[in-house]
Amino acid sequence: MKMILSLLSAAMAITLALPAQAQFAKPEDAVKYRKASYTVMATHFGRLGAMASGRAPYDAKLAAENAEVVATLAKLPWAAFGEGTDKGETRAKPEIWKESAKFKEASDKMQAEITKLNTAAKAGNLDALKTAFAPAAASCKACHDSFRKD
Ligand code: ASC
Repeated sequence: MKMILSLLSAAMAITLALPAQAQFAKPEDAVKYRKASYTVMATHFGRLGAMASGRAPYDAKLAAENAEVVATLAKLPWAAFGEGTDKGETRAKPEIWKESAKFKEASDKMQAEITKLNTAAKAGNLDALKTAFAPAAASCKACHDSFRKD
């Protein structure tokens, strides 16, 4: 029993120490995962954009809920850009891996803007949402311009 437990905890320690890309069985799984996370993120970000631009009525509760989803999703795609995930059904540009420091900087910037957007959405007023939405959208676009094929 003791032996099994120590083997189990050793296995768990190894699992936790594995690099992020090893969380995916195959590179294609990582590509699918990151695309799915962007898709869901864009859906909720778009709902915030609709409120920020007046295309949808402002609803403080909905804004806070959508921003929370975006903030959670914004953490996810980065672990799915591991080795071998530059191929297949992806618009990811080779620059992601060639200029990885620049890519990291762009992804950090986006997450920082999304954190601000989430705080603003929780403030419960439309002006705060509008103010935070524009730089958040710009941070999405900046990354797409450099690192995504059209
Ligand atoms: C969106 C969406 C993006 C960003 C980007 C901002 O609503 O899906 O990827 O905003 O277009 O310029």
